[in-house]
Amino acid sequence: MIFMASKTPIPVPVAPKTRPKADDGGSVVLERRTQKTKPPQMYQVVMLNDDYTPMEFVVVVIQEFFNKDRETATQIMLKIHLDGKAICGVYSRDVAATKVDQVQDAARQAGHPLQCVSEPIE
Ligand code: TYC
Repeated sequence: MIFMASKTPIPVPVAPKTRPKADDGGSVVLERRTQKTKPPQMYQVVMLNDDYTPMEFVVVVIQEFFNKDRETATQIMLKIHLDGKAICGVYSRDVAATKVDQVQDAARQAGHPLQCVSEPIE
């Protein structure tokens, strides 16, 4: 009689995600491994000063796109005005890039030269 290998292959057992280790009694214990996944790189969105964009416009943009209350937005705007730049928020790469696009689209539409950039932190 001919036997056909037509059955689904039996799955091979997968090794546990722990490292086997012999102890003194000859038995095997499983040591828990430490987490090796790194946290994702975060990005700060930095807004830059210029001589033309109205202060009120900057305050509204910071409130709108960075979810700040008016007081906080005003403080950030004044820091940019005085220091040349300030961080408006910290986000994952894609969210930070979206914030930059949103600010620049709003500035372009209103005819202001307002600029902001995303930069990796640490
Ligand atoms: N310097 C601008 C002015 O005097 C105000 C301003 C603040 C512009 C912050 C840009 O990111 C900015 N009208």
